[in-house]
Amino acid sequence: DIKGCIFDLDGVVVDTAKYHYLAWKKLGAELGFDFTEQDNERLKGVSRMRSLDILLEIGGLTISQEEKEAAATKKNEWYLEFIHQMQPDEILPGVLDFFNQLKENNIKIALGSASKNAVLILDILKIKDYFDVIVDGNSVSKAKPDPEVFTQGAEKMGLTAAECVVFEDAEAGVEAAKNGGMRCVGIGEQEVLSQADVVVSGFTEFNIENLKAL
Ligand code: G16
Ligand code: MG
Repeated sequence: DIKGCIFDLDGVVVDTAKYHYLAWKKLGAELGFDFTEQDNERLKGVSRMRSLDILLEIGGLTISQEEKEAAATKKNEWYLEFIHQMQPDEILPGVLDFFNQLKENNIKIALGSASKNAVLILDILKIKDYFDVIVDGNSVSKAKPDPEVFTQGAEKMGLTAAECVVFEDAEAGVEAAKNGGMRCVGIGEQEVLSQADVVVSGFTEFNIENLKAL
């Protein structure tokens, strides 16, 4: 039986990817190169410092560790300016409905995000109280596709991997769920998320009955 659901944040609960993109693009411009929306696909689900390494690789730049830390801090400050403007109506369609269905069925809700800003985002969106457990970029040491973020989520809910279902939009995130022995619902495109047990375009296409049928 399914007793817990673990949600990725960016791309599953809210589309913060566009704000990450704008902040990275601004950093790229300052460093003297263009960073496209297509390049940004490579940063989804990836940690802040690893994202910076990918950005620098795209720009063909090498900078010192000290400069990297300053650049990542700057990017995060720009990102936070966007995040603070966010409104609760930016929660992706069907998400709150699905959360309420889980509550009615006594299924626990956990967050499993790579972001160090996850709690702030949940606060701004006014949805923190839905979560029984929060695991984010501050509590894990190994990035997706390592399953740590999800296995910690299951443990903190007091559940086994087999009792949990993960919702993910990134390929590395789907892999992480599978590496942790969990069922996974992919949010996005079948071709990208083919390792998931089922792929849907969003929560307007997925309800408690679909969950029970997994
Ligand atoms: C998110 C985004 C990534 C971002 C990462 C770290 O992960 O998908 O693009 O780089 O968090 O974010 P921050 O700089 O806020 O710590 P997720 O796991 O919620 O999809
Ligand atoms: Mg994501």
